[in-house]
Amino acid sequence: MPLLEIVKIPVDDPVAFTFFTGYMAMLAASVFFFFERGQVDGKWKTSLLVSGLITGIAAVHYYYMRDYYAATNETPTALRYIDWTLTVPLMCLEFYLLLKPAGAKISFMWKLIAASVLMLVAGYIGEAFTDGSTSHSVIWGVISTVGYAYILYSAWVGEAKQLADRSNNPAVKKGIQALAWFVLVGWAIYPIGYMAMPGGWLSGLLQPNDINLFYNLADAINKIGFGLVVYGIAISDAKK
Ligand SMILES: *C/C=C(C)/C=C/C=C(C)/C=C/C1=C(C)CCCC1(C)C
Repeated sequence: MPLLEIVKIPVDDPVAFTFFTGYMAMLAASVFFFFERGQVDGKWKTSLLVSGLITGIAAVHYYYMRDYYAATNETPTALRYIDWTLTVPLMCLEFYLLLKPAGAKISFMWKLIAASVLMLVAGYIGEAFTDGSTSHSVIWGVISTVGYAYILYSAWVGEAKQLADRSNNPAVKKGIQALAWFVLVGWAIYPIGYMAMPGGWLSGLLQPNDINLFYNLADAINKIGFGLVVYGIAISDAKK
């Protein structure tokens, strides 16, 4: 076996391009968050560390997904979901860390994590064990959406929102509101990608490979964006 396998990037393959740029963006974001961690007030250091871990874990997965895709032209479903199973609960942890001073209990975090696990396990069954039928895709997509809806509800009206309202820190209030927008708009890109799979509701309109286009775009927006919101809270809080 050769030591270095050269992967080819076809010039007309946007999916391959987004795997490469996604990798680079995640890596650069991690370096940024880790270095900036030294500049912020002590109470924000853990949050910035978690931001860097989220993009760092994603960077490693993108490194492998990129090559997997380039070598096989197939969707790296297992790697994708391993990445998400680590990074989405870390995003739930971010919510908890930001809202802890406002009185968030550890059970608040576990509820979010449980909802995210339901969302991801159902999504994985839907994608990995598809028989190409619409019923399979829809059933697991709907179950997954229940988990997603819980997180959305918490961020906009439920526990997360109520804790943010109770916070006496305006930076945290604004920050949680920004994260709620990410969950509503940024996270909604994923189910659109999911529907591109064979049998999916949008499979007549989209190519099966488009799933990667949507997921790569959404990952960059959400993982780096989430981290930047947390960074923004830490910076604006320090100015006062
Ligand atoms: C860093 C990775 C993130 C923020 C991943 C988020 C993933 C989702 C919000 C996925 C949601 C899905 C549905 C709501 C239904 C269809 C199946 C999924 C898993 C794509």
